[in-house]
Amino acid sequence: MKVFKGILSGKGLKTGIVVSRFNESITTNLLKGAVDCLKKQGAESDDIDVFWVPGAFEIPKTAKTVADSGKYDGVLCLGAVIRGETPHFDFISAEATKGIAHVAMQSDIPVIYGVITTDTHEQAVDRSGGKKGNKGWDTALALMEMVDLQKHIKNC
Ligand code: INI
Repeated sequence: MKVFKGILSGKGLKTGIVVSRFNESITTNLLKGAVDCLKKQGAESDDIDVFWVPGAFEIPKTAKTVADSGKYDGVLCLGAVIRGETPHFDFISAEATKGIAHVAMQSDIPVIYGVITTDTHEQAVDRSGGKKGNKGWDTALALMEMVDLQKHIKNC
C-alpha cells in the first residue's frame, strides 16, 4: 500500500491570488493571512502575484485566466460575501462558489476556495484574522498541500 499526503512547503511555489475588493477591509485581512502563511512556509514575495477584482462574482473568470496562464503552481480565490437585506447574497455566493468549483475541476493546477460567506459583518471579521482564525491562512495551507499532492499523483 502507498499513502500520499501533500506537505506544507512554500519553497519555489508560484502562487496567483485572486481577491475581491467588495468588503475590502475583510478581504485585505484574508489576503494578509494567505501571504503571511505562504511566506512562513518558505515562499518568496516575488513568486506571489495578486489580482484584485471588483467582487466575488468576478473571481471565477479571473481565476480561470490565472490558472490557464501556465505561470503558477496554484491559485487562491479570496472574497467575502455578507448576507444583507436582499436576496443578492444568495445569488452572488452561489455563483462564486459554483464558478470556482467549475474552474477547479477544469484546471490542471489546484484552485482553492477561500470565499467566506457570513450572515453578519462581525462573523466575517471573526474569520479574517479574528476569533475564528483567518480563512486566508487556511486556504494557503490547502494550496500547498494540494500542489504537493498533485506532484505525487503525477509522479507515482
Ligand atoms: N460582492 C462580494 O464580493 N461580496 C458581497 O457581499 C456582494 N454583495 O453583497 O453584493 C458582492 N456584490 C458584487 C458582485 O460580486 C459583483 O462585483 C457585481 O455584481 C458586478 O458584477
